[in-house]
Amino acid sequence: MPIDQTKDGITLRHPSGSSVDILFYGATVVSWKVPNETTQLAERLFVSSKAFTDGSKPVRGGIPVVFPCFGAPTHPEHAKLSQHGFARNEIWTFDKVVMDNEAGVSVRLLLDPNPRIASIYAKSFHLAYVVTLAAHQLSTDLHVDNPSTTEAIEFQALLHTYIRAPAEDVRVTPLQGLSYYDKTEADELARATPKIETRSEVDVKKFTDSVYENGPLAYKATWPNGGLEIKARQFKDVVVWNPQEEGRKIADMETDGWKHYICVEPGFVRGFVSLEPGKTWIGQQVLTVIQG
Ligand code: TA6
Repeated sequence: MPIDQTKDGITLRHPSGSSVDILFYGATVVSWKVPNETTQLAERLFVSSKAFTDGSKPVRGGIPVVFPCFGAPTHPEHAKLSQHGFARNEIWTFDKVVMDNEAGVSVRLLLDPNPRIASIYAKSFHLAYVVTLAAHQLSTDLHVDNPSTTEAIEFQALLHTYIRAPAEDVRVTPLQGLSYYDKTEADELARATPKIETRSEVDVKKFTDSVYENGPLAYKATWPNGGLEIKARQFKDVVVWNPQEEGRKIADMETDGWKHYICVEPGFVRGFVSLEPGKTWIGQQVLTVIQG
């Protein structure tokens, strides 16, 4: 299947008409198009029209890769890092085509320490990001290798997926019964106090920024005439975020951009993965169009 490479990224295409665009910057998937039920190509992800894609700041949309910390850093090894870590604002390199057959096409991108990373993060690591496009499915696998022979590394990882959806009509299931942390709470104690999700389906009719712990690894974001399934491996937690009117304060968020997406973000963000020397950890997200 055709793979178009430019200096800034790669586009994969599938005979069904679907396509995915990946920037080398942050290994950020910035477009995933799948024909809808009327065979029109439809964009399934949201990228703000005010997003920077020139590498000057992380892309506001698509699927930013969050590593080695989620949110503001809390681990001593991450003390010099900015929010969500460095993976989403570094230039990754194209390694190779991993698979190319009638089922789909798959490419691998790599990120290794460079002087800028080494100035803020002392641990050795090797990241590989494998993006696979099938007819109605997009898989993104983050491989974290610990090349050290002596030291473990501790990290968090998350795929910050901006699903294109009517935010005022979208529902996320199944989260009922899960323990979650509400980052919109006014004070730190409330933010650190877990609550139990009582809703059978979660909407984002108000500013929502919830970190669900130990989820079922399979979710659906659905709306009238549309929906995506999100499956995860190893990403034991999931974040649901939509800023509503607060989104107007986000410099690179288009006016009312909040109305056009929901973030459902599989991650390992409560606690840290402890990766022993020489070992590899793989977190996977599989997005499948289920309607629309
Ligand atoms: O994943 C949700 C979240 O942590 C929110 O708290 C909000 O900060 C969002 O990520 C966007 O973060 P960013 O650093 O990309 O502006």
